[in-house]
Amino acid sequence: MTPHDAFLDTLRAAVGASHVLTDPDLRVSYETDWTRRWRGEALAVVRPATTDEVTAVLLACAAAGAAVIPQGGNTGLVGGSVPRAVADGPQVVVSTLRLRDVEPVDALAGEAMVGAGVTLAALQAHLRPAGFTFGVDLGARDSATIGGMIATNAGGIHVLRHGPMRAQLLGLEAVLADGGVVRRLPGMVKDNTGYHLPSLLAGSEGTLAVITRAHLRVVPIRPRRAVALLALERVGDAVSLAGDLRRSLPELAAAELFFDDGMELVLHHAAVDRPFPNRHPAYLLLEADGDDDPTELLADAVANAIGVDDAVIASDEAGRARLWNLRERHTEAISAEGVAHKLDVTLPLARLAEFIGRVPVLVTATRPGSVTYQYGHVCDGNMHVGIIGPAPDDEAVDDAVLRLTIEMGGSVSAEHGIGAAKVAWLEADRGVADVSAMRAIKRALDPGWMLNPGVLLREAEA
Ligand code: FAD
Ligand code: S2G
Ligand code: ZN
Repeated sequence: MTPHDAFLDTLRAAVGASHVLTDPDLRVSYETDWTRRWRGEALAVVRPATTDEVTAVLLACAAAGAAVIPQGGNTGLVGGSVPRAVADGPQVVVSTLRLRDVEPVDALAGEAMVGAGVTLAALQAHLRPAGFTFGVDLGARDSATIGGMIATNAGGIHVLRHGPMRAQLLGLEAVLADGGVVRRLPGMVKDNTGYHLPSLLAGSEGTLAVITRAHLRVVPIRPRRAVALLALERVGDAVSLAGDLRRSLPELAAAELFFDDGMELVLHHAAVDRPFPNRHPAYLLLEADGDDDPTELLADAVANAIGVDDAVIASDEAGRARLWNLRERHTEAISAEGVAHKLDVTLPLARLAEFIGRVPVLVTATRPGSVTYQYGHVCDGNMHVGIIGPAPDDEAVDDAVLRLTIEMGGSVSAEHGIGAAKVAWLEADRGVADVSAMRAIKRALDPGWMLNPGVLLREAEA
């Protein structure tokens, strides 16, 4: 007998005994985050299959005084999707992976309705036969879920054209801490009927509700693609070129910036072919798409660009994938080096090159011997900073880089969210009034602070 037996029986009655995991060996993959920097222990992992089952689970957790950790694909990078290392009471991971219903694509309106547990790759496959794709794409597509992407307001590689997850949302269904279900599913492009709850829940990181379904706008596939990789001497030239192309090349669908150290690490870890005979300080990856082959357009757009030392363009699928690999394999290559301190920040575009130059110097001065890798979605001013060296719980380099970001007028989180990782810097970034307003919303929707405590907001006033 344990003090939680009755609670566990209630959960089993709600979702079925086989979907309440209490065995440590069955729980473990749900208890450690993708970066391996955050882990905690859950009393149980619960896997509801319907909205009603989610409601029953939340009511049971509320009655038992248990914390709820909503979890989708567990690809989040800020420690928001796993149990906390230190908790006052029992923690229950609510996995949404069984919320996998998809409805037929509405080709007339260009919309789709899916369960929160549907992965991005599954959504893309569901849309493809109807001639559609989804405006947000990211490297974790095989595991990241639509619910998790909404909860983190995920960005990815096409923000410069389609915006982040919030911009794809027409409606959603979610279960609140009191078991109430908010539902605006038919979703309309024009819907001025009070507070727009889908927008509020996008980016709420599991702290305001458990998202169960989403009504999404989808985009027609632009069948022809070309990818260019440019080698540049100066970061400033790469940033300027990306900014210019965003205005001058409507076919531009993605613009990613990375550097020599990251390129070498990927070449080492991912065994992919070296694209150029020589090494170069900076690399700009550009993707263009359209109904007609955009290769010539892209080649002409970069032909006279300042500071380009070498270039390669691919229009065939294998060639494009080889170039994308050099950028998309950064995350796993860095992760193979150790437990990375990952800082995903936004800078004003005019200050991005300066930031990129200052960060490695600052990190080395803060923790000598640390290695810094930078890469990201350049047109969004979004730089990912991966630092290897400091112990997982040593936040000195995190503090140095995030304070530099704030000092330079940027955001301490571009697309991954605040999670448990950046709670300490939220007020420095957003200010007392903003955080106080967020706390008021949190208290209104989750007065018991049951949903994802320790994520995004501190429970006690600082
Ligand atoms: P999880 O990790 O399970 O959860 C993330 C957060 O959302 C947690 O706070 C969790 O509590 C909450 N949550 C999850 N599901 C729900 C739900 N149904 N209702 C309420 N709250 C919920 N992110 C980007 O933005 N852009 C990128 O380019 C990008 N590239 C990546 C590449 C790799 C290789 C990896 C590993 C990650 C990448 N990510 C990127 C980060 C991650 O994929 C995103 O944050 C994604 O949105 C997380 O989705 P998930 O289903 O894995 O959510
Ligand atoms: C990316 C993935 C996670 C990271 O590659 O665009 O969002 O920080 C990131 O490596
Ligand atoms: Zn990213």
